[in-house]
Amino acid sequence: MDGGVAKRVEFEDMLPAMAEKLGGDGLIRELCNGFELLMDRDRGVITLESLRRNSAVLGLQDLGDDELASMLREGDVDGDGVLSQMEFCVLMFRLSPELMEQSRAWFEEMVEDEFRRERKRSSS
Ligand SMILES: [Ca+2]
Repeated sequence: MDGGVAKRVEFEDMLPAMAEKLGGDGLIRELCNGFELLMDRDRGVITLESLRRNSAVLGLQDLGDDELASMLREGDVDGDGVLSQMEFCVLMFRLSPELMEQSRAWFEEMVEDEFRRERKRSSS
């Protein structure tokens, strides 16, 4: 049995419960706190090294380099080899399909707000 995979599943299972407790905004703050715990303080991004160094805070200390690297690759949208805060938050949401379901409404709200602001700006 691969212990690392089990750990990761545990962490994903926590997210829906956290979402319920904290609400959308609170959860996003929590996830972004997670980012600060994992990031390379000098560069302000998550690198493979900083992820490896700090993985214990998320209960991911049993993950091997391969798994950490594939997490990083999975979340690295712009392909610069590191995770920005936004990339990290999106990855955390993607890792939990159930949470994604719950959070769709929050995201839609956020996106709608953004569009409304955008429209106001362009119409004035
Ligand atoms: Ca990136």
